[in-house]
Amino acid sequence: MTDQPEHTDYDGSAGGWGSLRGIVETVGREMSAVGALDTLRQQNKTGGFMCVSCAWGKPKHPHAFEFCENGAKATLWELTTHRCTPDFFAGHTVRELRSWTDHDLEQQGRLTHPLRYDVASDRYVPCTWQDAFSAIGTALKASEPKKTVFYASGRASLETSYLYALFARLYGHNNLPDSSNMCHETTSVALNELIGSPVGTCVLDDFEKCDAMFFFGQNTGTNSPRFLHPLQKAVERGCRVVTFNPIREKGLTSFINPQRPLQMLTGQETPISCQYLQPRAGGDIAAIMGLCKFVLAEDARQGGTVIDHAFIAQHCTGFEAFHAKADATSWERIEQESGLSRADIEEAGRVYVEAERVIGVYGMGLTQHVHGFENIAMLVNLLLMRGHIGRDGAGICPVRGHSNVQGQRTVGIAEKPELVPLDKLAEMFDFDPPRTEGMNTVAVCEGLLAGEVQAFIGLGGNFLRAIPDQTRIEPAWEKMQLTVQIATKLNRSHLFNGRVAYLLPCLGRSEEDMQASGPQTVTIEDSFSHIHGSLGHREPASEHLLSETAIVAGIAKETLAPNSRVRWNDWTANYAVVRDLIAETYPEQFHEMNERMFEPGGFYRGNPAREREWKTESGRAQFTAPSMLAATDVEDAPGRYRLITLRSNDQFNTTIYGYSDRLRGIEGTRDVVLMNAADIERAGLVAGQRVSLVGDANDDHVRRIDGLEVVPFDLPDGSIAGYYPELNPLIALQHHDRKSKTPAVKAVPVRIEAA
Ligand SMILES: Nc1nc2c(c(=O)[nH]1)N[C@H]1C(S)=C(S)[C@@H](COP(=O)(O)OP(=O)(O)OC[C@H]3O[C@@H](n4cnc5c(=O)[nH]c(N)nc54)[C@H](O)[C@@H]3O)O[C@H]1N2
Ligand SMILES: Nc1nc2c(c(=O)[nH]1)N[C@H]1C(S)=C(S)[C@@H](COP(=O)(O)OP(=O)(O)OC[C@H]3O[C@@H](n4cnc5c(=O)[nH]c(N)nc54)[C@H](O)[C@@H]3O)O[C@H]1N2
Ligand SMILES: [Mo]
Repeated sequence: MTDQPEHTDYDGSAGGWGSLRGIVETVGREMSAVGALDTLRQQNKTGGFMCVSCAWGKPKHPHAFEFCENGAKATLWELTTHRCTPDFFAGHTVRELRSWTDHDLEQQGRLTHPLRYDVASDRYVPCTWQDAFSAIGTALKASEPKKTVFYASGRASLETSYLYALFARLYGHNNLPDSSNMCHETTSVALNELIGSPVGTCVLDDFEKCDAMFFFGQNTGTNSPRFLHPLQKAVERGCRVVTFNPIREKGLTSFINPQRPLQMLTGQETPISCQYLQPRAGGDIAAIMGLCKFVLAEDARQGGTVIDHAFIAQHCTGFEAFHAKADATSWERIEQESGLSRADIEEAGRVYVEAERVIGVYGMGLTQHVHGFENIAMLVNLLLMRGHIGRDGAGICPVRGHSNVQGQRTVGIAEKPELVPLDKLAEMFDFDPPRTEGMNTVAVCEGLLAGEVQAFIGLGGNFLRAIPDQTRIEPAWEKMQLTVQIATKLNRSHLFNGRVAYLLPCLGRSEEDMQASGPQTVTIEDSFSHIHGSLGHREPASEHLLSETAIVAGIAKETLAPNSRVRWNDWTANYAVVRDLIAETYPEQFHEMNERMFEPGGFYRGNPAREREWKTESGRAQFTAPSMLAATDVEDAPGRYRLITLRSNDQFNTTIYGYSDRLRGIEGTRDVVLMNAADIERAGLVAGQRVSLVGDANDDHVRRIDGLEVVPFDLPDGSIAGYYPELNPLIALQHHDRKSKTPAVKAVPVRIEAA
């Protein structure tokens, strides 16, 4: 890492040679290249393993290399030759490791041994699996289930996730927060309420048929690069892409396909968006209201032929109130709140009106706001107006994050009991499942601060680093009785421990999972509700690793009273038996799961909203008339900025591969605050200057990060940006989506202080 950030103009477009270089650099750093290409060749292929990076769909007819720069990095990061052994831990106290960066912690490589935290020496020491399981079981038996949390980060397979959720309920709680609580929970709540489906309605084929795509706050080039291929093809056949994003992200402006030799040689880029609008952070409710206003006006002008009135009459409710709301909202306010001009919004509206089939695509730019629900509701309004839900080539497409985050919810990792077939579970396993609502991520944080959480098990992830307000929560964390982390690599969450604490190393998805009945397949669900079998072939990073399934079973056996229907040994020996349980629990979606899991392109578990069957309270699709135009509840004030926390092209969430944000041209550092030149001048700052960001949450807590370098960047006035997770201590816990409690990490109110 160098001290001086270079801010170059970006390294070509998304894709192209730059992306190959990104992969090669990671190969070089992370492993001897031997076998690396073979492993990558199996990625996202039938009979191979499913990428551990994002949840983008896996096509029926994959490319020779069906992976992208960042998928390859994620795999290679898991296959590293570096090992984080008991010797490493003998050499460093846990307190010392707290001063290390996220990158340096994970860079130590794969965890190799089960470890117990030794309070006296403040070190992790090796232990046996049996010792770990019985100590954890003893602690859980002594703990109150209602004060115990089972967290999951969205990677673990459907099999492990099903068993983990079952374990929680057999033990006696629904405290099953998931990384989804910080991510697309807004989607799960909003889409469920509005169209009766907690997930998106599109499938991959739709991208071959649509005439227009409207993109809101999703950074395809970095976070779901395999999407660039269908996107490029769609543009080439005339589909128009309109993007709303405060930042001009490469990948949505132009793309060079590394799988096309001619394009690589000529360097010729495919332009992606025909229009790229840069709203203020939190400006989307207003922007979409503007689009809707235009559509309503066009409909009036063209004699009612623009809006699909028949669809609305037959399928929707709430249209009149929404219509009245749009009429009552002035263009002046729309321009002010969105930061966009009426002319630009109307131009985008024209693309919408001219398209027969429209897909609305979105990501964290809509979900991670105080009024994230209304962001999504406005996109649903827009799509419903011309009947774009429940039709081929059209629909709503939340681009999901972790590779199996959607699937974990599907098979029962949910704090909301109404989402789980509890009666069915009661009958299958002869027990009385807890019926009270469990804690989600924000509730867990509140519980920690109130001293009401005693035990935490983390099935992957880096909870303490991913949440808001971590400076407040870290000290509370250490008051717990028990903390257990199941992980592949060391991270900051492992450095804050309860009285009894274990760090348990597990297999990665690309590794062979050998059990009593032979090598095991696991399954995952992608963003399009397709289920894929995944078979790891690599030799495990250490002979002491266990699979996630075996670890969950190991703890459960030592915790729960015997029950003849609950057969942890059989389930661990053969995951096909677990798939039979999933199929029995969710027969409509998962029937014959074992037979279907290797279908090319995955098997579809279906979505009623796609068939225009609305499983909502009213039985109809719901229009919404939002009472606000800004997605934040913090008013504009002099000196107050809206901070966007971002991912770079060289990270996967809290996993920091390196310090190159190639696509944004920021190199060598992550300690930056990006702001536009006029804002820099107005604030009396200069480029390159060090400043502090101070949280402006209007409560008694001081939140501050020092030493950030001011980097001029193309952003709207008053919107600034910096990297997640470094800036998380600036985010107040109470700043979250009102309905889903998804932390609002995209328009965080902050002030700037010059050093
Ligand atoms: N390589 C890589 N891949 C990943 C991840 C990773 O970290 N690295 N993370 C995975 C996970 S868990 C997730 S959830 C996804 C996340 O993928 P995305 O949904 O793309 O999430 P972000 O990178 O947080 O940023 C989203 C975009 O929203 C824009 N934005 C910010 N505020 C606003 C706003 O108010 N309005 C609008 N319209 N746009 C806004 C930002 O400029 C940014 O381009 O990616 C997954 N894939
Ligand atoms: N400010 C801000 N905060 C955010 C966000 C943001 O945009 N801005 N985004 C939010 C989002 S969308 C998300 S999803 C969360 C992410 O929150 P998490 O999902 O909790 O975090 P990750 O960084 O994905 O977790 C990385 C760790 O997972 C472990 N791991 C990796 N692979 C495996 C595996 O196969 N098995 C197991 N058991 N462990 C594994 C490794 O130890 C690694 O250190 O962060 C949220 N926080
Ligand atoms: Mo996520």
